[in-house]
Amino acid sequence: MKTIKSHNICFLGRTGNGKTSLINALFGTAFPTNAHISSTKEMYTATILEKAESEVEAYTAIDTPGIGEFSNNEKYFRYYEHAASIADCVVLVMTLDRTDAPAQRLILSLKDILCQRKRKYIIALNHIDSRVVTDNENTYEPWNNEKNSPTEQCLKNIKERTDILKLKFEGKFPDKFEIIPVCALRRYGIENLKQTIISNNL
Ligand SMILES: Nc1nc2c(ncn2[C@@H]2O[C@H](COP(=O)(O)OP(=O)(O)OP(=O)(O)O)[C@@H](O)[C@H]2O)c(=O)[nH]1
Ligand SMILES: [Mg+2]
Repeated sequence: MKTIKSHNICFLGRTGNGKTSLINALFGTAFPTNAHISSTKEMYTATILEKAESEVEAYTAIDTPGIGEFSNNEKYFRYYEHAASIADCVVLVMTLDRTDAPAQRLILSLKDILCQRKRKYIIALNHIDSRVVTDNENTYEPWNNEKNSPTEQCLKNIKERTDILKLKFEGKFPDKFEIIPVCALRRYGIENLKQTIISNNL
């Protein structure tokens, strides 16, 4: 008889950073997303099963409403606390160009819960195809559509942002963390993110 091993992966981050889009890309779901308004207003879950010889691994994604707009809302904070407490892996979704102070505050406010047991921590750096204004001429082209990959300049920006995030989040998570660049919209980096979520050796 096969045993079932379950893993909860909770997605946290600012409204619009792409939590739901990443879950859709990873889990094959079709939860609604929105470019203009905050779209996830409740907590949703999706589960996929990966079958191995003697075991079935069940991976459950927990989608949460975006932080920022609702950070003063008690109801949403209880969602974050619940999602964090049952999570084996926390994926904090950030972007290349938006500030990370709200995410830092959230992680700090969840620290007591997160410290209760060992978990895996990942920062998914999403929206890497978004245009970052880097010069007055606005010559920055983030994406190579032919190869479906970031341009050289975009890779430099990702490296710069990754180095900054490493410094800023050092000591904020109770454990070490990994930063994975992704583009949910173009399905770039999704397999890497998936493998990092399911690997045992973070
Ligand atoms: N260009 C670009 N757009 C993206 C990317 N990921 C998500 N989007 C778009 O960004 C918008 C917001 O995405 P959501 O997945 O709804 O973001 P969310 O974090 O779930 O937002 P809330 O549910 O409001 O907290 C949608 O229009 C997505 O299509 C990406 O990597 N690149
Ligand atoms: Mg959402």
